Amino acid sequence: MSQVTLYNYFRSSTSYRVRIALNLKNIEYKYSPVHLLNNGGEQFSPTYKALNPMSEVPTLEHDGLIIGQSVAIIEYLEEQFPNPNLFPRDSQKRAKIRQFCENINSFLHPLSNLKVLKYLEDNHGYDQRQKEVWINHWYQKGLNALEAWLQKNMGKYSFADQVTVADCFLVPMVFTSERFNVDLSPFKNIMSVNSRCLELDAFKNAHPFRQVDTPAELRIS
Ligand SMILES: N[C@@H](CCC(=O)N[C@@H](CS)C(=O)NCC(=O)O)C(=O)O
Repeated sequence: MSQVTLYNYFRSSTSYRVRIALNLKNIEYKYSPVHLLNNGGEQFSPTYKALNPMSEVPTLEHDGLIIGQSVAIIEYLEEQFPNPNLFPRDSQKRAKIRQFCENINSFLHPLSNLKVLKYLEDNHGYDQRQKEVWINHWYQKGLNALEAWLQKNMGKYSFADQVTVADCFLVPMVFTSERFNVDLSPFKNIMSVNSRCLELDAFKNAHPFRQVDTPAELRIS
């Protein structure tokens, strides 16, 4: 297998999604850290921008391909490394799972993205507490929809009893919610799936606090 390199950042939830997928598929990869805060943000350096014109992590490099966007990356990994599958073969089941992932990817995630929060701080004077109120407001709406989806589709994991790509999106979304003190107490389905996933090595090893670029004060064993 030719080298897989993941340009990413320990705390980035979109990076976390891809690390989980790589681990579930047992793909060895080179971890290339891109610090989103140091030196004004390494994502804005000309070298990194040449890889990812959006100046975002993650970016995956494999076999001459350089690709951004966590959804595109995970779909590429699924096609190149199909075992184990993270998407069901049945197209209706696959559509349901993509719906779940898009609720997180298109709606929830951008509202808590670093550049959005920085804009609120720089242009509207938001402090940390105000940012958390903003995130909590939007997350409650999205989390309600995800909770209802799980009520119909979950088993041991997000979709029935097998780990799927839905779990790769759910766990990092819970991590971000906790980071910004979102009230997760109403979301029993989300939290029970999250706990079961976090028992698995693929999820444990992808955790933001266990990466090479995790600062010492955040590190867990
Ligand atoms: N839709 C993109 C979003 C990527 C994204 O938002 N990455 C964040 C970290 S989680 C980032 O690099 N932010 C840099 C910034 O806001 O300056 C994906 O799924 O890969």
